[in-house]
Amino acid sequence: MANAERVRVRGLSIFRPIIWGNSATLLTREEREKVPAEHTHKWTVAVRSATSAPGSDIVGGADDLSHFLKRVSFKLHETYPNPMRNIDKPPFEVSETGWGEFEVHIKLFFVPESGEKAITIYHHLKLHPWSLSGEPDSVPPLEVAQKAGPIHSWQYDEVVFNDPYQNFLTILTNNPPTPLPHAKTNGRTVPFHHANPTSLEASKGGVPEFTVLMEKDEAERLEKGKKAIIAEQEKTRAMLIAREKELERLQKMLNG
Ligand code: SLL
Repeated sequence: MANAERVRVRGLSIFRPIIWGNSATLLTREEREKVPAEHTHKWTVAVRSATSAPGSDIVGGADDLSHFLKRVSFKLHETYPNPMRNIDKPPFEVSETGWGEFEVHIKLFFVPESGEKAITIYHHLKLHPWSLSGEPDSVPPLEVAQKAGPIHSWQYDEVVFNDPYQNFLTILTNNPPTPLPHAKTNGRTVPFHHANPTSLEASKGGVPEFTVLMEKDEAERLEKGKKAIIAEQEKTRAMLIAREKELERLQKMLNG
């Protein structure tokens, strides 16, 4: 590599939005005949660009990330044969069938031009519905699951490249990410999410999609939560004052 290419552009940070996570579906009776008897679900764990392709039924993945990702390794539970799965070209994903949830160790390896070290992230493979019934980890009847659609568990993040090498910067700027849509498109929904596990739209089983609206929604949720806490504090304070007055009155009665 020419020396000029190894020059870092100081003070510059370039980020790339990515998502990681999984989707999972309960196997149909026919599908179950072709897999080990105890397998109940098929799932896909993936690392993708954050924006979804228009009209696509997969979460994220509009952009090819291979200009900065060289390899994604997915370390599965040791009950799987060859649990270490190295994926060297897109789509960076692994599809399997199984019966249980577990922690997937995901390691991102960057292209040599980046000069970046690999990073490891962890994803809890989600097979079971976000406890709509209050009963965790229960396998719903097939008809119910089919109606509800696939389970989705996705995490948004941004890979940040600080002081990038000049030649890597060129690669990055030649591959700009597709911006997130401002609002829901195609009537699709934001991903399932601890904050709204019973979201009506989620339960309709649409394919979730990340949007910039999510950030606004989250800010609004925080603001609402803050207001609720302040209101609760005010109520408690008023009650305390009333009780103190009552105590004072009773003490006066006793003394008097
Ligand atoms: C559990 N701690 O007990 C977890 C482990 C492992 C899931 C879940 C393997 C399938 C196969 C499979 O589904 N493992 O044997 O091919 O819930």
